[in-house]
Amino acid sequence: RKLYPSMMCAEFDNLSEETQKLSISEIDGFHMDIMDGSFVPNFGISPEDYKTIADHTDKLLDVHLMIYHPEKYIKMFVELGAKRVYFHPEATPHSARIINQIKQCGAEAGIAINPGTSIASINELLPLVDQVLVMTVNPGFAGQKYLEFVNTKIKKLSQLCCDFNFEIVVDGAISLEKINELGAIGVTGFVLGTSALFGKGKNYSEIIRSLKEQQEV
Ligand code: S6P
Ligand code: MG
Repeated sequence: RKLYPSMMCAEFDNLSEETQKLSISEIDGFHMDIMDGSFVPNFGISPEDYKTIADHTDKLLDVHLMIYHPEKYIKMFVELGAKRVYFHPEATPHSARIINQIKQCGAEAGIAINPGTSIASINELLPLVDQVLVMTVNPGFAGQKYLEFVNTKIKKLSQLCCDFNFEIVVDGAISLEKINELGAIGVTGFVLGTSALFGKGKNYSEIIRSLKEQQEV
């Protein structure tokens, strides 16, 4: 099971130190939320902050584009170090073309889907992608409540992921309890924000280690 801290939740007054502290822990990569104030009602990490984080780690960086016209910014984030790009099919009429564009840039291509987006609407894309990032809160903000109704969709996706060879990653209100519950039904990646990692007043390495150790296999 892979753990990805959501850097939108980090302390921004010392981002390079935050990055270094997380980088020495057993995380599997950094999750970077990019927002446009339009597809979602908020603004996320800036390209400058993205660069600061990229300059202070060798771990995998992803980019979660919660923006309209994702095609305009794929190349830029790959050049800033993104090895995995998630975009929202709800934000574009050209998902298949965008998946191709991401792969041509040399990154893994993932789709991120809102809680209300059905599998039927992304069915044709499933053989094409490396990951499906299932939003378990409405995208835009940290610290929201987990939406239980999404579990039905996660279960259905986990029946399809072996046939098509994509990984399921979840994003939104992920706690230790959710890691165990969702890990048991086929989820392999977990984005960590305020629910499990940030603002706990504890050492990141300790929290990550205990999250890895407490996982029921
Ligand atoms: C939300 C964003 C997420 C959050 C993460 C925060 O729009 O895509 O990556 O940063 O969900 O985690 P938590 O535990 O505060 O909900
Ligand atoms: Mg995210």
